[in-house]
Amino acid sequence: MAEIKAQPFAFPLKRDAVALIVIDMQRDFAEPGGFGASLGNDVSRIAKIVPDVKRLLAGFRDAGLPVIHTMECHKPDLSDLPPAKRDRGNPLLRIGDVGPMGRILIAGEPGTAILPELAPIDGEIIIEKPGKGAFYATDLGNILTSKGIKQLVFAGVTTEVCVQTTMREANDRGYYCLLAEEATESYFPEFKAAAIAMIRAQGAIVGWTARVDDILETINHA
Ligand code: C5J
Repeated sequence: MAEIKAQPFAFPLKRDAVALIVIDMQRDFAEPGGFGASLGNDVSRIAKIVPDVKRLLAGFRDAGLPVIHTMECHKPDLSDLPPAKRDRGNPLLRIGDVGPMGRILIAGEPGTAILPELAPIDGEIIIEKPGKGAFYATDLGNILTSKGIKQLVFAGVTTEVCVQTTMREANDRGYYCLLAEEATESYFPEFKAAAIAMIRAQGAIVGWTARVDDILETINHA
């Protein structure tokens, strides 16, 4: 069996059962005028990982391996947006309000779209999710089961919120989870470092982490 060099120990790759899942690489989190910026965050941190996410995507596509994209977003009528979620953050620009890139985090709005450099191509799965975790209130679990996917390589944002939440959901459902270290980012460097440390602590209690080069080396050459 092929192995990816990873921490805290090598990741046992099952080539016929692995998928890349790119979490929420949306304009709303990465561009000025979006949701992330409205909360006072430095969104340039997110834009900087685009090249690493892009080469990971290219590696999976070249290897003919499945790719899943997620988008955090809500229905235009806000029926899937609990008040407990809406009524926090920036009181001047809530989810659903009109911002410079359209209605904040609403399906179909310009700001909700995946960054053009990382846009899904034909045949890739897109999961619209109202929560932080990609399994909550979506078809993700059924889709993975129907395709025989048992291992997930994670990229995207933010490390300690939607990425970590989805990794924990996947871990509890029995998936082997590997986080690509340079292809994930947080608005808070210390939160990214802490999330990576807690994921792989205690003998990979949530999963593994690995460098993008080491992931690509194994999926493209092993
Ligand atoms: C956040 C996310 N941070 N995609 N969403 O609100 O991590």
